[in-house]
Amino acid sequence: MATRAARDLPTEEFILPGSRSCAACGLMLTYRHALKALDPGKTLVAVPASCMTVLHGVYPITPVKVTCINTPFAATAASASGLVAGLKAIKREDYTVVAFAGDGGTYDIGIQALSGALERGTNFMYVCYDNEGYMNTGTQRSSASPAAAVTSTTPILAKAQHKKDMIRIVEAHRIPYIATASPSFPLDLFDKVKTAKDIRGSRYLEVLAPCPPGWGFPNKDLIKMGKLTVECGIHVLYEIREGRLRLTSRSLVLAEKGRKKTIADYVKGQTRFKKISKDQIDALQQWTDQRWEEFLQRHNRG
Ligand SMILES: Cc1ncc(C[n+]2csc(CCOP(=O)(O)OP(=O)(O)O)c2C)c(N)n1
Ligand code: SF4
Repeated sequence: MATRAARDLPTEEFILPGSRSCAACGLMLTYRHALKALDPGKTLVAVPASCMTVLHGVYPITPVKVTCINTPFAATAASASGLVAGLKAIKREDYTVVAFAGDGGTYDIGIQALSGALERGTNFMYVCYDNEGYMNTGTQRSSASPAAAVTSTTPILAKAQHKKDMIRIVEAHRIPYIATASPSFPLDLFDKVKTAKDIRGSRYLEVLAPCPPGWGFPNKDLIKMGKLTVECGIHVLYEIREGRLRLTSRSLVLAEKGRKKTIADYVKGQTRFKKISKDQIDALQQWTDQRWEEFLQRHNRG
């Protein structure tokens, strides 16, 4: 079978030139690939206050060819639930409802609405694009920010806590499909959005979306940075169906060949880690290795 490459993705674009996101935005690339996997003419997107709102523009002008509702910050999953109920009432269940929120809007302020929607088994897809901070308002710390990152609310001592294990919280709701992805692995991302689209019930995707100004790396390194997150193991690509975890894409290759990149390799190109000490690097490496072992065990268990 011929190997597929990024050039095999559909060529039709649903985000036109002129978006207000920064250059080399990981969220923008994520959204671009995700829309190709959806049927944008039959998709309703719910978006809270975030960089995503900025990307969408100010009504009535938008560069995005999809119908979007802007929701209050905490209410993304609740608004999406309303859309699902409304579509059911008018017998238009051929539409897909997709919530698209940042880590602040998911891990922190939107978690209650999200848990409610997942517990009800709402028939929708929730995508958390995780740029590891409240980027739209100036790089504040979120519970998804990594330990030892300098943010505008942890400017002196950097963040003390490790990232919240959001997927475990989502998993506790026993929904049919959970996956992680990266814009640097577009086919894997595309396939997972497509898979999620065709499943009924609640689907949750989490995409680690590098943010050049928030993380402090040059625009030209966006793809490289996304790859590095996976290669060092701090971000792992997998999907969970009916409780079974399967590694995918580069993470699957690394499970067979072993990881070569380290946390020291990962942090050195980002100014948010400018104050990181040797002990903090070791702690982050240990955290990463421990999680990696857990993923390997679950993958091997089948
Ligand atoms: C209730 C409420 N609190 C605060 C804000 C201000 N606010 C707008 S966007 C934003 C940051 C969003 O962060 P995140 O969800 O991580 O998305 P990102 O900006 O990183 O894309 C904040 C704090 C708001 N709009 N509403
Ligand atoms: S701040 Fe980061 S996430 Fe927001 S638009 Fe810019 S690059 Fe994208």
